[in-house]
Amino acid sequence: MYTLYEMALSGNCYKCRLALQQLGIPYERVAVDVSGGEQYRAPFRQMNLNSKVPVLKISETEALPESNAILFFLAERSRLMPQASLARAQVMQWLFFEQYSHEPYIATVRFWKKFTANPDAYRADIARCMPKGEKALAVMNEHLGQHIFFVDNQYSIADIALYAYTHVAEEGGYQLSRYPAVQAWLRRVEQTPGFVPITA
Ligand SMILES: N[C@@H](CCC(=O)N[C@@H](CS)C(=O)NCC(=O)O)C(=O)O
Repeated sequence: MYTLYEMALSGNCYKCRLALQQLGIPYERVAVDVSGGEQYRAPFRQMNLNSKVPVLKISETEALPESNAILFFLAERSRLMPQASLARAQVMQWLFFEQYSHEPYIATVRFWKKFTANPDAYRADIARCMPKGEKALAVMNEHLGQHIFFVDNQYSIADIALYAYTHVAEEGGYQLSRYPAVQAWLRRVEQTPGFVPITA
């Protein structure tokens, strides 16, 4: 059975739980004490030299870090990954978008505002990141104005990757009411079979 090393309120970890649940794959959860620095010590660091959750332990000798790599691994030959080459590449397009143009601005602002003792200390970082987060939301809103889901109008790991931090973006001060197509898509994702919330 797979083991997911994770932190409950991390969107990157939630992506993996949502995919595992929706694919009906049994797994165990192990909470990593990130605030206590467990990720920098053995044995965790032997699974991910980059010292970050999530990590999916696949066997005694195999472990996979990086949330979107985990999504890709889990979704192969499943209904969460299209079969056609171009559509598969478009899934990758949105996974890379999420990691480069979305998560660094939306997840980090949420982290500073909701999970640090003194968010004011990050005021300059927040001011630098928020316009870039708004740009990511605007891109999504424009795409979703014409598509039900991100790729081929079919729910896939591209939607899971982008749902994870978008649905909690307001915790970082983003106003999702400015992005009605994004809001409608969030509700569609929440109606897909086997959906579980981040708190589950
Ligand atoms: N690109 C990575 C990012 C993972 C990441 O940033 N994990 C955070 C929690 S959301 C973490 O483990 N932080 C601990 C640290 O950096 O010390 C992924 O998508 O899995």
